Amino acid sequence: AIAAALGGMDDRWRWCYGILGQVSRSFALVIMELEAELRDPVAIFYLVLRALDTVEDDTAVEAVVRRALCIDFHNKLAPEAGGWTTDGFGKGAEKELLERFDTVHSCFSDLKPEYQRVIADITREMGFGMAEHMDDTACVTIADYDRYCHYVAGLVGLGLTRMFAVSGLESPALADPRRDHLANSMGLFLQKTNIIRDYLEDLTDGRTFWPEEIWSVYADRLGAFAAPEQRKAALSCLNAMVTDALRHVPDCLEYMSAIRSPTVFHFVAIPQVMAMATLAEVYANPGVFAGVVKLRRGKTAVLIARATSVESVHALFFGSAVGMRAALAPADPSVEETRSALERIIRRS
Ligand code: PS7
Ligand code: MN
Ligand code: MN
Ligand code: MN
Ligand code: MN
Ligand code: MN
Repeated sequence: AIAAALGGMDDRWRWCYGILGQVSRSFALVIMELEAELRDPVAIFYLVLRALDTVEDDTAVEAVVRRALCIDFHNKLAPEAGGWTTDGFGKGAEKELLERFDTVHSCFSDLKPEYQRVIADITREMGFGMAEHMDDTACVTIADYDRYCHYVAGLVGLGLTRMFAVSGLESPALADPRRDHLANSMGLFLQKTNIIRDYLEDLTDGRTFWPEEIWSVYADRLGAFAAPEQRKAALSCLNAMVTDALRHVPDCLEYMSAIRSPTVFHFVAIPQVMAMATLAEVYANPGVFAGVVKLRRGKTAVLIARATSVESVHALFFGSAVGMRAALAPADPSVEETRSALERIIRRS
């Protein structure tokens, strides 16, 4: 799909779609689900936020430097900032993305002003939020954790929703501020699943997102869970984290039932069904503390193929929830809370 779309593009756009495939295995494919009107703005939105996230994530660079650039990043999209690039952040394709940010800027300038405004506004808010959270006291309480996830993922949900409305493919009512909590939940559900799954990778990089309010019930430091002799405490904590993430599912199902364009639906639903299947996979799974737990290739293919209608998405959520219910351990400290979250999902799907 990417190769076919690359055909009629100029060199700048061809470079953007090429680097998109390199910085994101999964999102490049889902972005190609979109029709032309949304594909370009969403691809540029992704690249801008991926560049900002590369600055946030590079713990090899001093926090003061990263914080200042995160705050300033939205200004790099202004017309007068054309030509700006930077080196020294990230590695591989992400490093190259920042080294050739002038090309992203140039393609950004091709977009309709309404799309440019959404991207710039969300980049500004996200950069401020990242700057505020650049130390390990960022996620102490569950409220802090929800606030961090709002900045790095909930805002993506809000921005995408505004783009869907701008495109005319979705009704302006979808982007009504009274529904913002639903788009926010869509992002939180993806981000929390990523944070749960990436426990070991993030710990190795010196980054901690699991909130102290949850882990302190089971250990006196987050890193303790990596030790095999802490298996029982680690699993109790993991299951509490999964249960917290499941809180967002009813909002996600409600958001998806309001989408009317089949291409937009497929784009939003694929990551959601993959997140739900990932939660079912990581629940009570000690593999989380020893490496990265991934969905099997065949499983992913089935999820992508079926994420095409609200009915089949409900069926996939139902299947994951029933699978998790069968894995509930009576001795787990969160078991009753997990059960009631699952039952709420099973009733709604
Ligand atoms: C513009 C599609 C559809 C209403 C780069 C999609 C990193 C989970 O850092 O790459 O490698 O562990 O696995 C995405 C809601 C954001 C939230 C956030 C922009 C869904 C910069 C995805 C993606 C809203 C901060 C990537 C949030 O995970 O992370 C576009 C509706 C970027 C979405 C980051 C995380 C995304 C994330 P890492 P991943
Ligand atoms: Mn990733
Ligand atoms: Mn499709
Ligand atoms: Mn990050
Ligand atoms: Mn990241
Ligand atoms: Mn991650």
